[in-house]
Amino acid sequence: MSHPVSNRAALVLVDVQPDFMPGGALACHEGDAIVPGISRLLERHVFQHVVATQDWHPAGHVSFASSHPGRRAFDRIPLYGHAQTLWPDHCVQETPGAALHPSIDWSGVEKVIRKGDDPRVDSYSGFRENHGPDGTRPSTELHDWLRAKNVDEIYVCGLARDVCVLWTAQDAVDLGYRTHVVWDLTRPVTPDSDIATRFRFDQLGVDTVESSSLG
Ligand code: VGL
Ligand code: ZN
Repeated sequence: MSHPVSNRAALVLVDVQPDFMPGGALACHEGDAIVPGISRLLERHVFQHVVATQDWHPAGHVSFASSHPGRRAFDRIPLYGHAQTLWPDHCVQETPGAALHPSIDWSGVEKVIRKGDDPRVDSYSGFRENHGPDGTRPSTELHDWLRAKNVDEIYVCGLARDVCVLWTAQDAVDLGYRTHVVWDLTRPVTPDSDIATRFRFDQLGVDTVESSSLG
């Protein structure tokens, strides 16, 4: 079934970076499978507006297990009163794994939001940082940009389905955007999470669509 895309909708490409793909530091299951479909969407000019996020950590970032002696990747620790998952070192600024994926033509992407660059705080959502030493700071760069473009609806693709895509979609709903996730153009870090992730989207009122129906 065809799903017409409004001219007030934006495509939000979350963390389409080699480190989240097979062979990368924090590989998502089949993470590279989303690349051709994203290229096709961009080539078809389905969206009036396209924006990307880029996970962009300094060496020694607080989310890295290597920054916490005795801890291992995927451990969870308390941090600023919230649970923080510790990750392998990934998306270190200026490294190839942190680049926007080299197989995609990014020239049609109007804005790139880098996140996670504060060494003390992680940032999953494209809209704001996670809970930090000063609580939750609204990081409104993406929201301001979308508002300036008169966008009221977003379609989210990218990685990881169960982390940054989920958090971005959740914030988008809270900020009042009609929010869709292009399911086939996302992949999870933890494949077992898919049923819970889909349930969460339903609960939030996030619509899940397939890229083949867009246009
Ligand atoms: C992500 C874990 C850590 C993501 C980023 O892009 O989903 N996950 N940093
Ligand atoms: Zn990260």
